[in-house]
Amino acid sequence: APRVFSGIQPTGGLTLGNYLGAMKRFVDMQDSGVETLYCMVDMHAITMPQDPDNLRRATRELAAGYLASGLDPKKSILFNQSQVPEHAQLGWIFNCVARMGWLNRMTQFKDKAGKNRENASAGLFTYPSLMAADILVYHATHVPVGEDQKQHIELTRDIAAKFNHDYGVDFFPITEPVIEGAATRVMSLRDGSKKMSKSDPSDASRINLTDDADTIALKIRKAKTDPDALPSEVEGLEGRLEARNLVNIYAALDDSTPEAVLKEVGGKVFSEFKPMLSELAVAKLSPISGEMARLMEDTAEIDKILGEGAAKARKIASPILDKAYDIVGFVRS
Ligand code: AQP
Repeated sequence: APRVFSGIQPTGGLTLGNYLGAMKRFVDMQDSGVETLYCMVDMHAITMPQDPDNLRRATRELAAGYLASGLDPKKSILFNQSQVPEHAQLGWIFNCVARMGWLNRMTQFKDKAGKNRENASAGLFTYPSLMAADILVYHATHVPVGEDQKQHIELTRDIAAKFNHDYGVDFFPITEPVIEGAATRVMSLRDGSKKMSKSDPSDASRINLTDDADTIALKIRKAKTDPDALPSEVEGLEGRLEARNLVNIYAALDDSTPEAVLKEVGGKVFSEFKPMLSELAVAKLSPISGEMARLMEDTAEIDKILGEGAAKARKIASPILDKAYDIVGFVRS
């Protein structure tokens, strides 16, 4: 049976990129009736320095974001990674399956480690083997992610295949990334060649899920564009990175496609299109930020949901880890 797993790092400040590339699609998958597990990957978060109080707050805020976006703890298993120790246990085995050469090729490591690689944490380097464990400890078959995570999912497939091959088993599934929709890669509002990211130093480059209506409108008004009118066909967006990004965002927010959006707005200039986009963004995002704020008033309730989710997750993970331990040859008595 298909099983869906995905995670987001609780590193503070969810962006429109996280929402459209991940969370909104998590909700779609939950509502399609398959089994879904969604995680706050706090152990991944500490691959970069985190203040402990901020990490606690960001984990609960991310949980609030999941719930406010429409994830229902009765339909999806919602939990934080560190409460399910099987992730780390399988992650160790995968550290011994993954090759240094494979990890060396990961662009996220290169980007996040920056110039001073010697000073990056070892955890940042082995991040993809823990991510493979996050997915495979549930035998998950499908992982909805943004385009930026594609390389890590390919590595997950390589790890599963190598484990199966080395131990002569057919145990771990070869997981499919699910990268679809108009917003698999939401770009910065200031530079259409850069991913919208919570760690961009410019706040104007992104829309945060906690931005109020005025802030959203201001950021969209100031978003970089070109002087030309919008085309009525997608081919007309060729080479117009910023224009394409705003059209994609509109389409994703409206559960539509860039083709259909352009049919409607082709011929308009940005001073006409931007207010339409602001209105749509505010209409879709304000209820989420309002609900997040409300949920954050009772963090005990959030913690309870995470604890219950972790217990359910462990029920699935524990027999899979047991089997992996047997395959590897670990004696347990
Ligand atoms: N710009 C984006 N467009 C589409 N999807 C995106 N995702 C992130 N940014 C975009 C998707 O969100 C999920 C969570 O990713 P993560 O927890 O790995 O967060 P991240 O990639 O660390 O997020 P940021 O904002 O890019 O943070 P920094 O700046 O710290 O790197 C994933 O499914 C991801 O694809």
